[in-house]
Amino acid sequence: MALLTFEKKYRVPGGTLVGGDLFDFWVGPFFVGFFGVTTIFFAGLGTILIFYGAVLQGTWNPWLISIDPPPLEYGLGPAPLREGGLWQIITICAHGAFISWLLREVEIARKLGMGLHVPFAFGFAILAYTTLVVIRPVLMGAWGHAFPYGIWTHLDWVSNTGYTYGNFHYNPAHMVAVTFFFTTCLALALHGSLILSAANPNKGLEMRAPDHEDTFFRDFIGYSIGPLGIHRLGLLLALNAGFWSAVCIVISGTVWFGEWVVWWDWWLNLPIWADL
Ligand code: 07D
Ligand code: 07D
Ligand code: U10
Repeated sequence: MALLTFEKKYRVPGGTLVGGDLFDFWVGPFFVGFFGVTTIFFAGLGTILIFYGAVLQGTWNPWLISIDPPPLEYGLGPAPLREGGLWQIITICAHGAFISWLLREVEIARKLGMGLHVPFAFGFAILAYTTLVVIRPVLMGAWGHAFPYGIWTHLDWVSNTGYTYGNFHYNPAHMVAVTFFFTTCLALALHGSLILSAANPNKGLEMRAPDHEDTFFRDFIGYSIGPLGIHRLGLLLALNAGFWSAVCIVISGTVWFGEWVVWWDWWLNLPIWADL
């Protein structure tokens, strides 16, 4: 069945969390729902405010637009619009839009009688963002510790923050996060290539089923995680990448203040060789 013919079958009413059947309709391909309206509202308002910030800044060059958080002197208080207040309102709008987007995913999953894995996974991306712009700045006592909303300037922030702690590569949670990112890519490359090798053969050849996929890895490395298992593993790897990223940044400046390389002194001081 072509996609457009079976789409109708799944456009069922119900499953909404808020608003009953008030927003229970589609616009073109998009399901609307109460949280579709709130997404549009927060994303629209946030974007308009970024444009307003660009006007104040006097640039329309998308790479140079930067909405900066308030200077550290404002602590955790509200700042005037031109001195970080705009950043504060845009941060509220971003949270409104991201959380609405997550709840819209929940409504769509409920409609279709599916699990809540997708919104659960998106929750980890939101957690990483909230850690950067709310949790860590609150723990450190100033909004000024958050990153600015600009394409180049947010890179400057990452670099400056990294060097504040010496060589950020020595941050053990950063190591764990980076390893999870790399492993996620490895897993997706293995999975994508394996599926294509079985399910998309050259013309004239017969398509292979999951038992061939299983057999490939049993022959190759002596074990197959299975067609369901690889998706569980993929999700686990990707969520850990986001989770350990949040950990690596939240501990920098809250529980560890100096250079990260010094953290490894416990290793040098292990009694096995410390007294030798
Ligand atoms: C492919 C899905 C599509 C999403 C895209 C992003 C905007 C921003 C806003 C001008 C994978 C759309 C972008 C709406 C426009 C204004 C004000 C997702 C895909 C295409 N970063 N970052 C990028 C964001 C942080 C870092 C690119 C967002 C942290 C480094 C893009 C956030 C740290 C590099 C971007 C965020 C950090 C980038 C490509 C939020 C640590 C790059 C992103 C909300 C996580 C790369 C010039 C991408 C680059 C890059 C967006 C946060 C580090 C502009 C929205 C503070 C080192 N980041 N980023 O493909 O080329 O994501 O930068 O947290 O090298 Mg970033
Ligand atoms: C925060 C994005 C959330 C996005 C959301 C959605 C829209 C809508 C609309 C397209 C978390 C946004 C959606 C806006 C768009 C449309 C229509 C994702 C987020 C909610 N590092 N490092 C990380 C590496 C170095 C430093 C994480 C590698 C240097 C600092 C990851 C290297 C120094 C921070 C990572 C490397 C340094 C990080 C980022 C290599 C700099 C962080 C991924 C090979 C001198 C950040 C929570 C992430 C972090 C972070 C990887 C090098 C500093 C593990 C591979 C040594 C200060 N680094 N890094 O977190 O942990 O994604 O953030 O050299 O803050 Mg690092
Ligand atoms: C996966 C998979 C799998 C598949 C898959 C996929 C994972 C098993 C079966 C999916 C994967 C892909 C398709 C691959 C490509 C994907 C990526 C590389 C990921 C990155 C994606 C992108 C870069 C695309 C991003 C695009 C987006 C997010 C779409 C943007 C859309 C919008 C902005 C509209 C969103 C709609 C909303 C919010 C609700 C509907 C609203 C409207 C249509 C607008 C009308 C508005 C209203 C009715 C409300 C009125 C508003 C009001 C009153 C307020 C207004 C106020 C203001 C101030 C504005 O595993 O295999 O295959 O495919």
